Amino acid sequence: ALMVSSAAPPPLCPSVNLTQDDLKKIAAYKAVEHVKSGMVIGLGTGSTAKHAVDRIAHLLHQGKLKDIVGIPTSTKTHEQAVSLGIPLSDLDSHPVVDLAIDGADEVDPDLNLVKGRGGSLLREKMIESVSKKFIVIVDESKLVSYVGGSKLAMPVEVIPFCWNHSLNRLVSLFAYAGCVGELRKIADKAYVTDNGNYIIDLYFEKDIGDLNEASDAILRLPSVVEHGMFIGLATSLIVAGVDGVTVKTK
Ligand code: ABF
Repeated sequence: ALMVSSAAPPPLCPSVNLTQDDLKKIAAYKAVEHVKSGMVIGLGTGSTAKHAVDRIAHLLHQGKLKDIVGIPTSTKTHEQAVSLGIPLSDLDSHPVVDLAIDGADEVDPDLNLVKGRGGSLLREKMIESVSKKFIVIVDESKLVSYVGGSKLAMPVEVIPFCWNHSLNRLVSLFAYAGCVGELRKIADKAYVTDNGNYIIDLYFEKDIGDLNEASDAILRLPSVVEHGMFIGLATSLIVAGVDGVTVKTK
């Protein structure tokens, strides 16, 4: 069962016009309150997680946090963290992560997620699946009633070899849900992930049903490296909306 607490909402003032980016920052800063000295921290990717990384660096430089080790979930976050002087490591040296903080594209009522519209799903899942705690930070636009509910992309990372064949196999797995798919492109060229792979974006007309079954079916395809459904990995959710902050903990 989920515990919902909104006991101490921060003093948001509804008369002030908060932008979506303000909401992302509020959620991110709230999550960073859980970062303690000495922790190994999974550093997320995206415009929401970026605020958390900025905040961690700020607290480090103020001396309010000490001996933090960051494990970045993308080359982009790696660059940001290096530029901010956050000490970094990786899963080879730190196979257990104390706390990961990251954004998401969709969050359902059980804290299942869709991630990877920013393209970093594989390293995010590698790191967040070995995190003792994983706090998801979002503005309220990311909440959905079921995974796929936003009708936006569910990304699957595949090896480049015969990607069109992979696309067809993925789409045919979900024919029952009215699935269509496309290769993710940037400026007419295949988008290449940090790991040298491609992304197939899947779109579903209907609910795909059991998430674990869907996940297993995708992962059984030989060309699939990982997909963007994060099932049962998040331990808490911080949502910032115009009316305040809500925290849900599993
Ligand atoms: C990462 O950034 C991704 O998994 C997700 O696709 C994205 C969310 O970005 P934003 O916070 O910019 O919406 O967490």
